[in-house]
Amino acid sequence: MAHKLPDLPFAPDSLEPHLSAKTFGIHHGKHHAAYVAKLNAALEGQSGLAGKSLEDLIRNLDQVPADIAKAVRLNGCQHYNHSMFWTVMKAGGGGEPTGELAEAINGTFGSFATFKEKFSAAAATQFGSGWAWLSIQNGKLDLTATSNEDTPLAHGGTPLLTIDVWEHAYYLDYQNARPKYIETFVDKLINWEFVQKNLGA
Ligand code: MN3
Repeated sequence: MAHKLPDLPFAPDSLEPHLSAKTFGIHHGKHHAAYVAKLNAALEGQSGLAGKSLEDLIRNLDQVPADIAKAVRLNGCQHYNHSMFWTVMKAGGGGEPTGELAEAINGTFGSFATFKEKFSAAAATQFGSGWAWLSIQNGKLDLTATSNEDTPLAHGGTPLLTIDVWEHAYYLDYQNARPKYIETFVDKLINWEFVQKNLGA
C-alpha cells in the first residue's frame, strides 16, 4: 500500500496574501510530492513495512532495515511533518485556542502571550532548515524546534502544532524575513480547532 500525497485542506490561493498559491504549488506540489515518491521508492519490495501506517513507521524507525533507514527517515518524516503542517492552517485562522487546549497552554506557559512568544522564538532561532513544534511529551505540553526532517513523533512525542521554517516554506512570499512569516502564521493562519483535535487524538 503506497503512501499518498494528501490534498491541501484549502484552495491553494485561499491563504493569500499571507502565503501564495505559487508557494503551495511548489511546496505541496513539488517538495511534498517528492518526499512521498522517494518514501515509496525506498519501501518498494519491503513487504514487512508495506502495511505500516506512516506514524507507525516513524515511531519505530529502529525496525527499518539499515540499507533503507536513511531514506525512510528523511522522506517519511518530511511526509508526516508536511501532512500535519497543511492541516494546522486555515484562511481566517489565528486568534487564541479555547477549552481544554487553552487551559493546557495556560497551565504550562502561564499565558497564551508567553506561549506565542516562546513558540515564535523557537521557530525564529532554529538555525537553518527545520520545524518548530507544540507537542505532548511524557504527558505534558512541550515546545521544541527540530532540524531538517526531525520530528517529535520519532522521539515518543505526539505533535499538536508545527510550522515549517525551511526557506522553501516562505522565501517566495517573505524572502529572508522569517520572523514576519512566523508572526503571520501565528496571528492569521493557525487552525486552533485542528490543534485542539490533535490534543484529543
Ligand atoms: Mn517544507
